[in-house]
Amino acid sequence: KEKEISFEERAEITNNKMAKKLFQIMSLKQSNLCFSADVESFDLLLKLADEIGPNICILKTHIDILNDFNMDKVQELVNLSIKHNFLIFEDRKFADIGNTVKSQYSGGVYKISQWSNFVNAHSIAGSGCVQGLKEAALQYDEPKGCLLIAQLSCKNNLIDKTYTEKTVKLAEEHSDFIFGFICQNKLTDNPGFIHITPGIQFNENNGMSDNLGQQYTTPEMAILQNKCDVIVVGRGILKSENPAETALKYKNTAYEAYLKRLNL
Ligand code: 6AU
Repeated sequence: KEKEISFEERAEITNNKMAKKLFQIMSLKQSNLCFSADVESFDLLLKLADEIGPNICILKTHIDILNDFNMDKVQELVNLSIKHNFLIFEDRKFADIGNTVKSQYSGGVYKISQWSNFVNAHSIAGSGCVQGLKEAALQYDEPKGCLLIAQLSCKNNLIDKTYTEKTVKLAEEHSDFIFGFICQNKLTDNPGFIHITPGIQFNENNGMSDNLGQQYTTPEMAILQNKCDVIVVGRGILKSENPAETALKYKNTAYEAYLKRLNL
């Protein structure tokens, strides 16, 4: 049976600067919780980021669903990420040719590359897409990174086993920029790659219903059985009565599951 390696050790092992930074935050804050801040009000997002910030390693945004977006508020979010020591992950799911994603990443209204620590991309467009994003990231001194979407949580999605395997291969070929996966289970033993898993709620059956195909598993299942590293929780926190308290419960449950995995 293979040995489990701690986040702290993985921070040491990896050469990818983004992965190193994330593993360091995870081990320092004892948190493998990513909060998916899927709200339409930027002011509410900032309030939640300040309340929940101490308990998360990552705050995930969908910047294009905010109806009061402006760059001053982005700066406030960046300030909160420094205050609470979390990383900002823009869930942009890039999926075009290199030249186009390069502009989508750095330009337009949102200028995602300026303020996000990392983004994600579908692997469907292949190495050109990754190369385009990488080129846009090169202009910054601080580390930037990207996760590849190797699996999806939703019902009836078109990703098959071969697609997932080819995604891992693509990541290995670009491991200076790609530092992990959006996935449902562990895909590689390479300790530098982080496995980040959405579709999480405490009670996957009694949870809020999603009639649009989202499928949920529990934090314990994701971390112990499916051997993922980080859980992504949106509505499980957002729709609860006390989001900050609920986030703390997700944080503790996910980290305890990780510790249990280490000691197995
Ligand atoms: O916890 P939820 O269901 O409220 O939100 C899950 C979040 C959403 C999705 O856009 C995102 O996770 N997501 C992703 C990501 C992170 O790439 C991939 C996926 O397969 N499923 C999924 O839900 O913001």
